[in-house]
Amino acid sequence: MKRQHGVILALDETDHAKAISVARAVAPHVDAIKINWPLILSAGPTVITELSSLCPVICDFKLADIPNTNRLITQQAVRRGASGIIVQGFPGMDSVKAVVEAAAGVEVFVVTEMSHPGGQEYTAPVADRIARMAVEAKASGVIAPATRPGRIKEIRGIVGSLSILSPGVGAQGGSAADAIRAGADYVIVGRSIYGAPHPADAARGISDEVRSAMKK
Ligand code: OMP
Repeated sequence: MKRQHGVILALDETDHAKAISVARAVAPHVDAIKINWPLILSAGPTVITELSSLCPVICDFKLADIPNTNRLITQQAVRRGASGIIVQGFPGMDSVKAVVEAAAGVEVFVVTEMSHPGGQEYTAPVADRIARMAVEAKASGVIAPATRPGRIKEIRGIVGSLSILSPGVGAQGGSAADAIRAGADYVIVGRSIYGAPHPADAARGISDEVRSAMKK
């Protein structure tokens, strides 16, 4: 993924036609489109290939299984055109490594501390260890919470030059500029873009905010 805008659209839209129309409008203003079960279960897995003709697609399956199952799912996503895969770290190094190996060059992002309030219960206490594991497993990057910019800063100190993708901007209360200033490379934004009256304008606005935060 090449950083031009510093914004990734989380397309958690369940109406297939609306998802495609939002993707077409927003693609010029984002670096990737992340899709998750809401869209895949409503539109079918062919939507991975359909969207990949507009923009790089990150499959956010939050893989959390044994190495063999993680590997099989990763291969199917890559075969359908995914440019990135998101995996949970807590199942352990072998499960994460299985994804990195099966991804065969496609980018792999490991979830560290989750952005929602519950993320502080179980993911926060192990997030630093998971970040270290992501480096060791040769992942491309990690997911860290825009709702807690201080944690992005600490995780940046662990992962060095790996990419940091930060969800939690807008609807979850986080700020794109704060996340970028804390060390994120990209913000992941869903409802504040696809739920906006003019999704392209919303994406452009966040991209402008990211760009000016990068200059400071
Ligand atoms: P909005 O809250 O609508 O902006 O969407 C955020 C997106 O980021 C959703 O697709 C979530 O599944 C995803 N996400 C989080 O919100 N928090 C996390 O800790 C991790 C993710 C993720 O892995 O993308």
